[in-house]
Amino acid sequence: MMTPMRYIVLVLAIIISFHFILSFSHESYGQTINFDNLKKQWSAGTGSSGPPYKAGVPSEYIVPNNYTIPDRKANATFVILARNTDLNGVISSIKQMEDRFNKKFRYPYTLLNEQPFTPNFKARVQEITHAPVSFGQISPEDWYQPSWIDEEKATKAREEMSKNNVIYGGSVPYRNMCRFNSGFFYRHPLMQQFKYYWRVEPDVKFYCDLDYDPFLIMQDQQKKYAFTISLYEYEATIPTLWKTVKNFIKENPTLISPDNAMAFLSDDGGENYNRCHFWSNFEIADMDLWRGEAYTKFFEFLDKEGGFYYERWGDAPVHSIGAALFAKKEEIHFFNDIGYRHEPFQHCPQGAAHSQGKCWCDEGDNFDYEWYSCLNRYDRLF
Ligand SMILES: Nc1nc2c(ncn2[C@@H]2O[C@H](COP(=O)(O)OP(=O)(O)O)[C@@H](O)[C@H]2O)c(=O)[nH]1
Ligand SMILES: *[C@@H]1O[C@H](CO)[C@@H](O)[C@H](O)[C@H]1NC(C)=O
Ligand SMILES: *[C@@H]1O[C@H](CO)[C@@H](O)[C@H](O)[C@H]1NC(C)=O
Ligand SMILES: [Mg+2]
Repeated sequence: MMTPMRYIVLVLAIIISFHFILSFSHESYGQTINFDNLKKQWSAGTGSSGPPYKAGVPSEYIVPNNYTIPDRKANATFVILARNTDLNGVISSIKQMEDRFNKKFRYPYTLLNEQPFTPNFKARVQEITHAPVSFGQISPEDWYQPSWIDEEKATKAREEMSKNNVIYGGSVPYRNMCRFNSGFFYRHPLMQQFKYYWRVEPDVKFYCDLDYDPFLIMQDQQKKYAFTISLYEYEATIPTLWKTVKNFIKENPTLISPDNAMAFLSDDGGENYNRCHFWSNFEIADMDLWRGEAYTKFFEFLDKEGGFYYERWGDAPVHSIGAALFAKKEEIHFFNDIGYRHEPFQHCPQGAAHSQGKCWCDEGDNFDYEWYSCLNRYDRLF
């Protein structure tokens, strides 16, 4: 039995609950946040706007943004391949590179594109660095699908891959890019004058202050190739790559380095590819590795096979296989203290390295020993 008192309490409770629900759904906080409402409030003249803004800051507050650039530097450049539409991502990456490292070292930047960079692109990049910046155009022969590729076969392959949702499987420009990065960027006239490069992509993140020069580490410790993230390649993009690599090895046994890193690529002495590769959107490397006889012949061999277009061979597995076979394993370096993110993975230095670099990444978000990482294979080389 419900007493009248209990009945009243119940009804009140229901009314109060309804009031809450209604007040939430009716935006009791005020008007919706949209530009018109904000503009109305800004222009309503409510509240004090403070003293009027005066351009210019008294000179006693200005800290000179110059550093003593070290005398000893390596023969090196950053290299960024980009489209004009990548501008904001390029600016973001360079800004971080400057802040974390290069304002104290002033290594030059080399930007490459198969199209001419726009005046606005050049101006925006030059605005954010004191370092020299060069903008280069890629010659059509180095970029576009070569005439000897069977277009019908290539088209069929692309259609098949996009049907199977292979990432970039239907894209020709992506293939041009992978082939260019595999075999041409280090031959570009603007790159000839350098020995080392650090590859940077638009929209990447650099998390830690770098107070030493990684290029000098490469030079002084005779490193030829360096990475921060390694992982497995998609099988669908490289069905015949390893078969081609094995044919190359059979035909050119003397080009393979002693003490190489084959064990990073294969778990059965070279019979099968385990699909491990260094993620080439970050690379610091010695271009002599690519310019040397072994890799030059290797790239020619792969290119003739046509897999850049009939499949979707990426520059990451191609570089990685090249580095692992034509360099000594000791010449491949893991830059543990360079905190780095390219979506969707990041390397975040752990423990002392995290503090040392004042890194801003979450230590708990680190790809190094995730199931899809190949870093343990690299560790086991030594
Ligand atoms: N100039 C030019 N650069 C490209 C083109 N496609 C990709 N890139 C650049 O090549 C790099 C890799 O491309 P991205 O779209 O980041 O590929 P992902 O990292 O594999 O997803 C980036 O530096 C891009 O700016 C292209 O058609 N033209
Ligand atoms: C930095 O610039 C200021 C102002 O131009 C100059 O006085 C100073 O000597 C410079 N310092 C170095 C280390 O170059
Ligand atoms: C830098 O390296 C390139 C390529 O090896 C070479 O041609 C050039 O002379 C070097 N520059 C300097 C200053 O040593
Ligand atoms: Mg990318």
